[in-house]
Amino acid sequence: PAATILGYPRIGPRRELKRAMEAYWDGRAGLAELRETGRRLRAETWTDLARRGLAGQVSNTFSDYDHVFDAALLLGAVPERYRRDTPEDTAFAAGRGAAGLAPLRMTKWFDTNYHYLVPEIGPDTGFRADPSKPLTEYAEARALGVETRPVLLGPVTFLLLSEPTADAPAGFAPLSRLDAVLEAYEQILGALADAGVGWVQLDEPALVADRSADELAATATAYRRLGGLAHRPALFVASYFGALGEALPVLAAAPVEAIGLDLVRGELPDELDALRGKVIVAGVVSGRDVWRTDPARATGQLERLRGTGATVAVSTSCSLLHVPYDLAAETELPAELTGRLAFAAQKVDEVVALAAGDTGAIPTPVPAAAPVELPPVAQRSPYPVRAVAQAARLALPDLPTTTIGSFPQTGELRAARAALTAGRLDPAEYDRIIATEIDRVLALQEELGLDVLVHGEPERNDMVQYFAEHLDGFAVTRHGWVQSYGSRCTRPPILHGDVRRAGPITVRWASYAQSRTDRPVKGMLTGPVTIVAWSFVRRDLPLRTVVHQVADAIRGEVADLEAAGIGIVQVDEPALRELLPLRAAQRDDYLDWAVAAYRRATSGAGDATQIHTHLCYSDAEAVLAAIDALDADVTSVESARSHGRILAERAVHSFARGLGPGVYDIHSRRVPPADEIAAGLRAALAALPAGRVWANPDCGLKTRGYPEVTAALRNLVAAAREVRSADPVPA
Ligand code: THG
Ligand code: ZN
Repeated sequence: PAATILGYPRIGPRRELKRAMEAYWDGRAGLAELRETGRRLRAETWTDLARRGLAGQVSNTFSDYDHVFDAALLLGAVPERYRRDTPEDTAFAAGRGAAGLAPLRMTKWFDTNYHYLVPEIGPDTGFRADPSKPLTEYAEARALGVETRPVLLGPVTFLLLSEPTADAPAGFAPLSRLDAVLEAYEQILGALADAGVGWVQLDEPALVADRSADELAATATAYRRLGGLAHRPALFVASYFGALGEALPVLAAAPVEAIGLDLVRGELPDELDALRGKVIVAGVVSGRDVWRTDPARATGQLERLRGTGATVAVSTSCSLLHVPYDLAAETELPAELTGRLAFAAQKVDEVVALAAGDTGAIPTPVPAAAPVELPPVAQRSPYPVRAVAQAARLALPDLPTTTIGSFPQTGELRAARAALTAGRLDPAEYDRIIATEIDRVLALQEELGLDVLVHGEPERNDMVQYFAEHLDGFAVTRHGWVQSYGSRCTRPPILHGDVRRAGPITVRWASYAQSRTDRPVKGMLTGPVTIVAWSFVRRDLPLRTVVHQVADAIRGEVADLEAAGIGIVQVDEPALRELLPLRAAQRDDYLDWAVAAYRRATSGAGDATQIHTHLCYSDAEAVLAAIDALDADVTSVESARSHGRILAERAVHSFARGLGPGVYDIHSRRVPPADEIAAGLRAALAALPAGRVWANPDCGLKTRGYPEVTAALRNLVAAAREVRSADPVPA
């Protein structure tokens, strides 16, 4: 068909699936109700998109928990320890864990804010095709009169995203199991063909990153084999999140019927001749942002493609999973902004209009503004000078104990915020609730004996949204939820204008907290790269310029916190790794401006003000030199599982500033015993210069409950005291 999309959001326009999942987990609803919600959401999506005129509809883009885990289910390659009686319970066990059972590792889906469950593949993993889910969804749509193209994760990307099982021999590569996986795909394609499926979409986003010769050869093998099947649907291999580069000729030579190109991130390739005879699915409508499509660019690309004689289908650049459902749900955005926006539903309208050659329906976006050069800013004194000034001011013990910033968000707090937004709660009463909560969190930390306190962030919904709500140049949405993982969603703010700080944002609650205790209270800020990474950002300025504008706003906030007497300011950059370009050739440039932005935000601080930062991921190796270059006085890192590796790297980087290896894994409900925490601290002390190690959890405590947090922090303080006094911790 001439108009199609690569995928659609699945959590529900009002997060119906989130609610249904959480009700099922809490025992408030049964499996039948959960399944009914999913069925209804799928039906509503197909019906709505048909009404919008979209002929090329997709199925199997729904997921109970995660579409990468669905691929493991499809291939029968789920680790034994997670297997349950139903696919839903299996996915939930893998996604959430259970008593004594850690969940599968979760990591970012390429450079998006979506997290998938990492499949585990070993030399002995058995594969058994189970096409029931795509078959069921295909039949459901067909019963509604909608012909769909089932979407499957492609075999190469599936294996490249997998990690070796714990018992795999050193050096084992999941891709070495390609033959077995292809056998399963062959059976699946056959079953789909039997059911009358005309086209299948195989997603291969891994092909837009740098790939070795072996990986490209595996790609050639895979598609030669699948394409060579006698009985199969037509094959559409979708690439997205960038240009195919060296993988393009490989796919061009493969016997597949259609190839999808991301023409938003990538330009039209020169080697179009090589694609002759194939349908080109032209991803001209961005699935990664909320802006309307530039009709001149899109139609220009489509015309050039058609000019080569190719058969062209108009499409989104990737699945619309990464954008909110429907702009029509937003009634409070300024009209000037609304006119420039397109959410998933509007992007479908754009695809339909472009395919019909009807570009008049798409307003022309605003022309690009001239790049703004920001003036250079002063840098701080070298670390040794700062360290002396900070030691004198803060007088902290060895191995200081602290937390990352947020404390558990209770139901009462969320209810109070909802009531405030709805106008049912007086702002003064809301402020009293926040102040009371801060008092409670401070009293708890004093009682536990923590050295550096936090106010707990009860006033914040989300570490990015909160700042966006208080900065000029941002808009926030009411219903613009985007799935982050499982049932969890965020509402990415929309950065649409020049960013400016109209006044202090965090000073009020930080100084309130500091006025209530004699111990130092950390001011808590989100770094410029993270604010931008977790927002939808204007495209008329280079990203580095936008990030530097945000950095200047944060720099102002650091200065105001300092002026209010706050001696420690933490500026977190958990998303530093996330924006790292997929291609190695572009990484140094990115890291240069990202580090420059962080230093812009923090280098106005005086020598006696201690700057902390926190980064949240386990594969920090790729950006370790950049973390070092942030020049923060104290860095805390996730995760409890990988701190050994990070410490080893630290030694290589001869890093000599403060480091808080996360010694309490907050992603699990488990309370770590004091001796285990003490062992982690001793390992850090052995690897780092004396007087530089901090004791802290590996992330914020927002998503945990008070009972386990209290118990774990009690053990953390006990462990730090034991290690300080150099006595062994009693087992
Ligand atoms: N904020 C933002 N993006 C993020 C994180 C974040 N991306 C990476 C990581 N953290 C993702 N993790 C989470 C963790 C929890 C939640 C969302 C993403 C979460 N969301 C609430 C929910 O879905 O119920 C809604 C929160 C709200 O009310 O705003 O708990 O921390 N931007
Ligand atoms: Zn974190």
